[in-house]
Amino acid sequence: MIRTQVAIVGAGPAGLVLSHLLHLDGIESVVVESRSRAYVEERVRAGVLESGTVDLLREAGVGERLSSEGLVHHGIALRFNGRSKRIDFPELTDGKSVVVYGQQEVVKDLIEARLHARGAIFFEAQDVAVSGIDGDRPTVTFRDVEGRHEEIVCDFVAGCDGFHGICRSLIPAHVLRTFERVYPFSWLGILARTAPVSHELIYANHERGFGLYSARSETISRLYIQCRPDEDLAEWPDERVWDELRIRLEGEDAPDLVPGPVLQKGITPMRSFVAEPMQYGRLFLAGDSAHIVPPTGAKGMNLAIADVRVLARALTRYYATGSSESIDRYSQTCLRRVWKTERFSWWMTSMLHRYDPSSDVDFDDRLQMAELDYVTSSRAAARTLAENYVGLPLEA
Ligand code: FAS
Ligand code: PHB
Repeated sequence: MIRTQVAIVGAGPAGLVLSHLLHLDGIESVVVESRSRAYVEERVRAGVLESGTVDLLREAGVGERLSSEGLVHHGIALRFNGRSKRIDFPELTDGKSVVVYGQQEVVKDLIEARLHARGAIFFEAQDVAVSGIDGDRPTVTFRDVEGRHEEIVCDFVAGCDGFHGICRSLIPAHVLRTFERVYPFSWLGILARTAPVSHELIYANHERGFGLYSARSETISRLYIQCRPDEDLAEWPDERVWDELRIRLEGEDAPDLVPGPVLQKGITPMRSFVAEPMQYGRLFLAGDSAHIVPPTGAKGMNLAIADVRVLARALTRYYATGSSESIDRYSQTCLRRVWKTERFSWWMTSMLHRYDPSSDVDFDDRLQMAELDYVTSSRAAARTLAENYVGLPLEA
């Protein structure tokens, strides 16, 4: 039997950042992860870190590689009607920017930091089960990589196990409320060994659909095109992907897109989802286990880290003073940022994707062009995009 203060289910950004922040405040935790270390460190996902996320990781002592290898981006381009219009972050947000640094790099840095500090992470844990969350001694049981049965007795359980995890379903159906919007399109994404087309991200609204031109380094590009939700990846050989990426970039000032070896290819569904409340008894949900945003606003990982920053501070206050005021307000505190982030991600998605590329131009298409024209010609409108993109201020 393992005795700890906080049992954390899931070693994604939420679980790992939480474990590290608790460690810095002298609070013990044990992380239980169903996948292997190699799998979680190679899983290609998010790419943009908000200004607040960068500050948090640096202040937590895990920002060294991020500072040396991350790419600082001072703006993005919105491309429509064959032209790019730039949104200048520092000018619109009193000096803030974002950093492009792959989620898998954040995960590697955090695993390294936790293991260096002798933190407990059980990879390849199977049959993970959580019980007793309505008492004061919840338990997490699992079979370890050798097949041995393990039991963790703790004070609190953090459900950081993502959208398909087990923790959200532990909240009784009569207590849990979910809110969802599924979009009529997905993203086909590739990671490719070729120089990014631009020194900043390009978000393109093309009549054939959305295209996103991002980066991971000076020699690695991360590229996405809007596709049908039921798309078969087998129908998208590399050549067809490159052709479509080039078409959606077309226009008078189109940058040059040079194909290169495709290192990873996948399709990501697009949904907005929120589960309320984000806590029940001694269980606290954080990150994708509680909410999902369409990646158009580059928010998923940043929101997960914002959740666990609130949770770590609440648990630290509880252990330091005995006051449960902050942990009792955890869900209410997190949901304010969650819903504002859901709004921004929905707005960016609605402005940049063609809901029915095969149909004639309709009223909604004209509204989209008006929205893009307004955001790129009005300082007030551009500021709303910029302040959300670099990240709203973190909870005081
Ligand atoms: P995660 O899903 O990252 O981590 C949950 C962890 O829990 C996983 O390691 C999982 O293996 C583990 N787990 C699950 N069930 C378990 C169980 N029963 N027991 C133990 N462990 C269990 N966001 C962006 O901002 N930009 C993007 O481009 C982007 N692309 C994405 C592409 C894909 C395919 C997906 C799925 C998500 C993408 N996201 C993107 C969102 C993503 O970055 C998430 O927001 C981020 O991973 C959230 O982190 P966590 O909440 O830690 O959840
Ligand atoms: C990425 O680089 O993976 C990325 C960047 C911006 C987004 C989504 C994904 O909005």
